[in-house]
Amino acid sequence: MTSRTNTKYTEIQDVQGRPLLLDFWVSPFCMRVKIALNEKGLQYEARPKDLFGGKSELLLNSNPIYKKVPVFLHDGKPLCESTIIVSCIDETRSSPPLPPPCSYGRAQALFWAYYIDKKVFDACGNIWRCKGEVPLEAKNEFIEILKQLEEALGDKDYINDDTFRFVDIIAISLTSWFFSVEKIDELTVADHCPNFPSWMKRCLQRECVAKVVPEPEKVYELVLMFRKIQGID
Ligand code: GS8
Repeated sequence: MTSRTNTKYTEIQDVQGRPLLLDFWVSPFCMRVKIALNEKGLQYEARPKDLFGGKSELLLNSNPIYKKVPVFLHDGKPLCESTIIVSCIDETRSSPPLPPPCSYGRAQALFWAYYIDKKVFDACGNIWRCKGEVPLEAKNEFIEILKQLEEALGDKDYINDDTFRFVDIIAISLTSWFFSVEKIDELTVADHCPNFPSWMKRCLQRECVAKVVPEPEKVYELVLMFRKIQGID
């Protein structure tokens, strides 16, 4: 789709018939792809990428436009953008279906997926990247964004439905970054979004999620490292 057609791929072969994921363990976008693959019971090879010490030729050639992970390589063809990859994985294997069964439900799921993509990770970054005291606007923006999601969740078990589906996969990986935001800004997400903790627990109890989403403390360690590297602390 976004690959350069005149480039020779040497690393692109599927690994023993399995698709290859260019991965970064702490990336919520990569986590989504792994959760979807696990939920579908599909085998894959996750290849960790070093995003700081120089990007590999394979990554640059497979995602020349954004130069970001995740990239999912199957049959020698790269797919980019996590939400698109998750949708393609769903089409590859229909069971269990990730989007809701009716077209209105699917449209709603896409609405929330776009909302999450546009808002949540950047709002987290506006806090954990802050030097000194976090501005009240950044804090309020983060809370307001999550409150909308909390409203969409309501008292249902899962965001778009009563079953673990597409929007949960898109959202749950980002929650592993909330602890870092809470530490840096001394806020508690559950105070503002009381339905979140039980939804998170429900999702994290699923094997497909538990295998992938790192301990929030590990993410925080990395956040502190990023802050040092970027001269914030
Ligand atoms: C975002 C991927 C992304 O930001 C998606 O796949 O959904 N919209 C894309 N990937 C990050 C790692 S997670 O922060 C990345 O590859 N960053 C490297 C860089 O910015 O150079």
